Amino acid sequence: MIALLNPKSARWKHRLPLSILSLGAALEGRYPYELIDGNLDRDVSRTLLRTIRDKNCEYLGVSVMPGPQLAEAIRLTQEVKAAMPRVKTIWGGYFPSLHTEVALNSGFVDYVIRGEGDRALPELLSGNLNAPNLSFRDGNRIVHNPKASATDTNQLRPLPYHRFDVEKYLNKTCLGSRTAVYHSSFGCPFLCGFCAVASVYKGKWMGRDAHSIVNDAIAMRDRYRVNAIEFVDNNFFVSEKRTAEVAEGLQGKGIAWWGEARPDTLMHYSDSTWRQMAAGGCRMIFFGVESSSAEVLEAMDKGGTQTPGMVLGLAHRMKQFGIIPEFSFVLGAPGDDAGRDIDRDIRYIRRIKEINPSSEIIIYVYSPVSFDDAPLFQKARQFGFEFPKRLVDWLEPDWMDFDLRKNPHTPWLRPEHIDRIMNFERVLNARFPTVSDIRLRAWQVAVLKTLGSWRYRTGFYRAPYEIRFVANRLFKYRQPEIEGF
Ligand code: B12
Repeated sequence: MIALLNPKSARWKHRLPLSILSLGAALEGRYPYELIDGNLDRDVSRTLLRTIRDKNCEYLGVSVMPGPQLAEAIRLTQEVKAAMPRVKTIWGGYFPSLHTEVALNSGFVDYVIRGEGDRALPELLSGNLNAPNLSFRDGNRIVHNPKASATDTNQLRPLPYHRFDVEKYLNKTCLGSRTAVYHSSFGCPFLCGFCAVASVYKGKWMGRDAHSIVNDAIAMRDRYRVNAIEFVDNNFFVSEKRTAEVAEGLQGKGIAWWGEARPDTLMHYSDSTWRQMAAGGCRMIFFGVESSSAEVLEAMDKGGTQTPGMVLGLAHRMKQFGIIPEFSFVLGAPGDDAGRDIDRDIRYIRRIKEINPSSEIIIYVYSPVSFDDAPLFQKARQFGFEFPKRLVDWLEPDWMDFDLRKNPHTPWLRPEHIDRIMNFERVLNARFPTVSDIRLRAWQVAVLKTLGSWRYRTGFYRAPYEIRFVANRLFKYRQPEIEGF
């Protein structure tokens, strides 16, 4: 028996934990398992220890994203190891896929599965130490088994939804009153140097066929009265044909949807696909824009055909089709003049807002991702950047902030650079409160706008304490980049 744990990762809007749910699908009928979701369990330590003891679990599998989930994963894995040292611990997900050796050197993680676990986990549990994607300690050395070829997403087994009370995971969002999540592809065909997905999937992308996505979506609607779906794929829109077929299949089905994309991919879509997307329920798309500078995009290995001008065209085009763009930026990449780059990005964001005021803007501060092949990561290293050597060091408050891409350990960024980014973000969010925080009342939106307006108009972003006080303390403003919308 294995207990599969999704440590707490969000304070609200809990989504179905697809990582452990898809591992459950791979094990269903083959190997006994229990799923535990720390997002909903108020006393997860107790549930975990009791489950492992009562069900006599030999293994604990933990899904680990960086950030607060990592802190929980460390705490809970240590607790289990201390109470029951015989239990073998397996970590999977993005953090251990990128920091495999640090995890295995911790003394409390026995196995790491890098990338997809659907094939590797059943093999490991059947005792096969040659399982693909598996890493483990063998005496003093660490063994990294080769990666399996990309997962054929069409061969994946149905998710065992019956293992959860799905009702608890259907959220009210700006898309609909009963929003579910769905994952239809692994990886991404691009190799952006700041991106964990590129580092883990090395430019591979494998997507489920449109008809099975549509069938699954309709089944969720019929079974759980789902009326909105977030396609949480890293890059949902890779294939125009697939997108058009999904949109056609969902037309008139009462399901609004959202997904993540690259600006150039969607700029190359035809008008007829865009019309089909709008008619088929697509309401909002998240784009990785990253920067306003062609040189920075090149330094980031963004690839493709994206240019700064293209994104302005995209903002305009989406206005015509009535689909809201969420434009995400990575400010503060290593360069010779970080201050100049940040100011240029700020001007560019303002320009986007002029063209399409409904554009949502999401700002991250560049935090290096472990990606040895990427020149951007090499450059960060030249500036003296280093990841923590010990797993527990990730619990330091500074490294937690790093994970949330808010205050990184990045030597090329001085405190005034970070302040400039944060202050601008605060003023921008006040002037244009996000539509994704549906709890904000009309009067709260009006107060925020009033506070943000004069500062935004005059470009005076410095020390916006009054906004911070009102937004954080009084309204508990949610930042979509940390908790999702
Ligand atoms: C939904 C989501 C969230 C949700 C949480 C979801 C949840 N259920 O708890 C929210 C919004 C809270 C969130 C927040 C953050 N997220 Co997030 N999130 C995602 C997203 C969009 C989908 C995750 C998912 O369901 N995937 C579908 C499943 C099937 O895939 P999977 O999780 O990769 O699981 C497979 C393998 O990884 C592996 N596996 C996973 N776990 C395990 C465990 C074991 C034991 C084994 C054997 C295998 C295994 O097997 C699975 C099946 O093949 C991913 C992007 C993506 N498409 O994956 C980003 C992603 C994981 N998030 C990411 C990040 C960085 C964050 C944040 C830390 C920061 C931020 N600013 O975004 C925050 C903070 C999190 C926290 N509080 O700790 C990054 C991680 C990359 C990295 N740098 O390491 C991703 C990849 C987004 C990205 N492209 O950058 N996130």
